[in-house]
Amino acid sequence: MAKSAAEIASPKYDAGQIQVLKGLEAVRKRPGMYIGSTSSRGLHHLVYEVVDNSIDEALAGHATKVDVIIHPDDSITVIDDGRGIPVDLHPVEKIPGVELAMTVLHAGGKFDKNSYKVSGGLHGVGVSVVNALSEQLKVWVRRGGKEYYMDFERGGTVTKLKTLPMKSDTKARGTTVWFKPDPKIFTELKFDYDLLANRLRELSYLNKGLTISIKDEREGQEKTEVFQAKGGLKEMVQFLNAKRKVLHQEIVYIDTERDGIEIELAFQYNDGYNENVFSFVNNINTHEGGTHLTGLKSALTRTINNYAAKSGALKKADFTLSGDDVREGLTAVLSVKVREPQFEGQTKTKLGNSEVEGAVKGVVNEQLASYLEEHPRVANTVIEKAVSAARAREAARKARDLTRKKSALDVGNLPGKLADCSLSDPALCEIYLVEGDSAGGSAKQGRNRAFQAILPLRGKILNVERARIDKILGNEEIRTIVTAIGAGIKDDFNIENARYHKLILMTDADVDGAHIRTLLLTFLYRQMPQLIEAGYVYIAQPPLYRVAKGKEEFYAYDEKEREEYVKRLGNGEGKSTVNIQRYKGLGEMNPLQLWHTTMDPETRTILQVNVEDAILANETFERLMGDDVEPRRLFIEQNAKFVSNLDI
Ligand code: 0RA
Repeated sequence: MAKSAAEIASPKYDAGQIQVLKGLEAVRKRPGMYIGSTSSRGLHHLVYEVVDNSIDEALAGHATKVDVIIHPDDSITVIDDGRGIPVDLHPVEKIPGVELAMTVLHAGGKFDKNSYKVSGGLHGVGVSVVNALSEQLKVWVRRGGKEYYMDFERGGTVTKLKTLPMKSDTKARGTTVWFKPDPKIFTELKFDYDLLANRLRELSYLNKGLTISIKDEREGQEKTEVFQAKGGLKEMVQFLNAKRKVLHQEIVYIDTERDGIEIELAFQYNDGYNENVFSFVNNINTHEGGTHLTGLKSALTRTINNYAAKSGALKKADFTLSGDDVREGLTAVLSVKVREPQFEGQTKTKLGNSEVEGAVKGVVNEQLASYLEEHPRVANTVIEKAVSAARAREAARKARDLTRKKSALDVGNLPGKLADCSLSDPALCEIYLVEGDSAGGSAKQGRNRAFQAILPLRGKILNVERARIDKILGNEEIRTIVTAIGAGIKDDFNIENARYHKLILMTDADVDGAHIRTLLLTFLYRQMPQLIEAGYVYIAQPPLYRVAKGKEEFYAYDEKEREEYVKRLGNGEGKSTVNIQRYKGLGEMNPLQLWHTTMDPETRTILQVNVEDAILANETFERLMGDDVEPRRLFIEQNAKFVSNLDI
């Protein structure tokens, strides 16, 4: 068998350690298998992995705070005040526990099963993966009045465990991990402060009382934030509803344990029409829901209907309140901690454990019933809201019937503005939603009409964040989009009927373009989330510059590319000057240019929209969709990068 480079370099390694190196080599060979990707997402995953270990220590009741530092060179330190990773020799492996944790795949908390109450199921690949994918990693352990140290390079041990000179504070305990992601592995090495801060804030809500701090030491963007939520999820709901008008001040809150399952729930109604329900299992966002969410939903519907019936609120009505009715305007966060979570679904974010459904349902039924008894004012507000939702549902059903009659298959009813493609297999077809008639015209001329359809949109579409379904369906521009896609809307949406498997949003690279894109995304996120979940929604990436000299021309998609092309053309011989054109709108490109730069599948880049973090997306939308125009403009300008990256 061939020897690895590491084996040859250090022939003293014993069999056990050769095994270890093989394991970590596998991680380096196929990083995507362990952290999903080697782009920005995977990079941030490294931090979550290390932080998860410290949080597990906090969940076990031994750590109270976690500090995260982004250093000027984009290396990361994570510090906790837990018991410290064990340093004694493992009885079987005969290496210190800390070395085992850092070098053996999945060794995370395995050497002391009982000390670990619950453990993250999704991340949970173990800190050894972070080690394998770091150019350098250093770990300090404070335990039993001593400080220990080890360091590694690309997963290989450099400094064996050693004891450092005693620091003055011999009572200090905990673990510090410093790492620098390997540029040989990652295509992106810059950490996004907001992304990390948002996740850490979320983790502080999910772990009541835990103090989490983040510090950015990078030049020009120095910043520190400390997150601590004494009220746990209650504070998260407060945060989520901050920009909304709430219907009752007090947040309904449950925090209990049943059958070994920890259940925490907080909710509050606002005057809006959307449902904002988030669920977590062992700190992981269960985007696809699962048994815990099913339990919550059926308990809500049942308890609120029971109360309404008893209080006489439904006496005259000839209907009961549906699940959707009782969740209109509801902001809720449910978090359960389960010993052996089974994750299912497309993205492994759906809880499968059947025992959790009954536990959540039982707890919510009981506690909510007595809460409503004790708080009749809140109860009446909730019921009033649900009854009015039920009435609107009836009106909406009528409006929906209208759109449904215009069958998508009936080409005669396709909107006149739509330039449809000639192929009919949805898997091959794409539709461009284009800002403005003039860009729409260029796109129609430039496209490949076999598989590319163009739908020009005039101006700004309706802000669906502030409208109920009947008003949404009454909007001309929106009806056009719905009919063109052909799969219905909201509860009637059926992805099987989608006429295109790619929906590409193409707006100008300016503030208004960003706004229109956000309105479109809000609409899709609220009315056809399945489309985003299926990965059908994309954002076109038109170039920002054309750099030309004589007959040579290049398109630059960012500043750095522009500079490179300018340099390249400037260095050549020839006397003509380099011409730089900045594209302010899509309309400035002729059909052929638009095709080459933005629409040709061979050469274009399109960003897939990914609602991985629904909370963040939603928050962003809320902030963008508020009533004040000025703050919204400012926000879009300040976050143009974020909005256009759309890793929301
Ligand atoms: C296993 C056992 C013990 C602590 C830990 C793991 C531990 C791991 C990490 C990772 C980051 N911070 C951590 N803190 C603790 C406890 C062993 C004992 O003291 O009995």
